[in-house]
Amino acid sequence: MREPKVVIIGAGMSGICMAAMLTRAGIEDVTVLEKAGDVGGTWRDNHYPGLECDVPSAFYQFTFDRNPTWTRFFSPGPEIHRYFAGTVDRLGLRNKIRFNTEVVRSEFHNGQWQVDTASGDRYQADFLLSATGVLHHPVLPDIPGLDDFAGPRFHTARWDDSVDLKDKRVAVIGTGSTGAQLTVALGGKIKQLDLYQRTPQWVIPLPNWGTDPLTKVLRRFLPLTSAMEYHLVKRGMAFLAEGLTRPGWRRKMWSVTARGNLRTVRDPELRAKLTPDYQPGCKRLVISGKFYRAVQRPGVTVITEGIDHIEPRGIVTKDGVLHETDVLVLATGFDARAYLRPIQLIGPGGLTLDQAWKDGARAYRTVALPGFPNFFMLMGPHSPVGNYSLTAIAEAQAKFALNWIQDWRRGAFSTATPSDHATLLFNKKVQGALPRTVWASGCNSWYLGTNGLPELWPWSPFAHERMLADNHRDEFVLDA
Ligand code: N01
Repeated sequence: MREPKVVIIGAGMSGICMAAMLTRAGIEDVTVLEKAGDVGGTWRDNHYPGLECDVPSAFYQFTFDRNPTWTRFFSPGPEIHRYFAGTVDRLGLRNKIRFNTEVVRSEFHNGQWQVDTASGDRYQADFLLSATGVLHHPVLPDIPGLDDFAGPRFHTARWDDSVDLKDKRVAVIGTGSTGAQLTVALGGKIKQLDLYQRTPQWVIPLPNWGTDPLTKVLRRFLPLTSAMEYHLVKRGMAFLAEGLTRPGWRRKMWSVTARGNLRTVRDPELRAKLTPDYQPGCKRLVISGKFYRAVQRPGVTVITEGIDHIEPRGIVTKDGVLHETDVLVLATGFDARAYLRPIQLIGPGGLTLDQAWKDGARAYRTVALPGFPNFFMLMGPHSPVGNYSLTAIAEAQAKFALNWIQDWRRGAFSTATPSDHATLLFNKKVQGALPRTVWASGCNSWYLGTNGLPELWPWSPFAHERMLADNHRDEFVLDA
């Protein structure tokens, strides 16, 4: 068998998954290039107060490295980060990772990928795997005067732990999952929290069970292994998530639950402020049993007047009022449509990724790209990131790439590239199915691509797994 050289870009959850699966298959020449000094990607970058995962931990973990001791149903960020770092150590992957090594460019040349780093090093690879994450590039709002603010100011993914918030007036701009979690963590516990809301969110009040007495009793008497829990939650999540991809009673159920939850806000004026004018699920649902309670606490104000500008003392809204603040927190989300950019990717013949994606990001079956041989992406365009666990998606995509690499080892080909035709057909089907998803029902969200349609998987996540279980060899152009 031939031994491939594999380079993975990124040591976040997907990169760890890919490296683990290659190593478990006996492929040793694997190098993971990571621009930061630690593993964990989004779970390394984000450590703001109140951070939790909105996918149950039982299903937000690798099937090949289960953790039977999650402390909560939705575990806190630091615990998830420890778990992924633990996977790296348990599976002996750390010596494959080159930290503080930022990939800036990669070109396919003489049958191999040449991978160039910011420090001027070059790596060669038979296969290049992109695992650069979905929520990686923070978006800073384009608000006049942002840089004039006199106090501490940071994006939630760049949280400054040295700033003590206890006796401070804190302004949080943004009310997505992050802004909501921060509100729960800080509301009522600091001097003043001003939450700047441009668009209200629908909130699903799922409780976050911990090691409370009931759970302890249930665990004692229900002999559930973590494998059983994984599959139970997986089935449950896929079942309920169908409401997001097609109309029907499950979509209604999300709607009834979110609207019922909103009614728990007692003050009609505040309730009106928090009422969205789009369908529940169109933007990512905020999962929180505590958000509405938090915004009703003393010392929490929801400000819906638009922001005019920022000045050294605080935020001036369009009505001319200056809201003085000590700390400015930007919970303004991420550029989820960047994928592996700004890395320059250049295929044989000089085709660049920017040229290939000039009309929007498109992939072959979410994992590969015509014009770019022996290249696979994890969390590529139209992956089911809106309604499924990203660990399960990463495993399915990594397995697909691994199957191709195994064929290469057996000498079945030297380069494999998905055909234009197959990619076109796949994307046509995707575009045809997207309009019936709730994500396309009329709202602005990080799911939307440049054509205004969501860059998400419009069917059941199980269909995505089934699709990737097959190599679809006839849809690839192979060179011997
Ligand atoms: O980001 P977002 P996020 N002026 O894009 C507002 C995952 N996640 O970090 O809606 C004023 O959802 C923007 O307003 P609008 C999860 O998948 C998971 O909260 O565009 N406001 C919006 O309110 C999530 O979906 C977990 O009108 C501005 C907010 O900023 C994804 O990350 C925890 C503005 C951005 O919301 C992203 O969530 C945290 C401006 N100029 C995150 N620009 C869990 O697992 C933007 N906004 C629970």
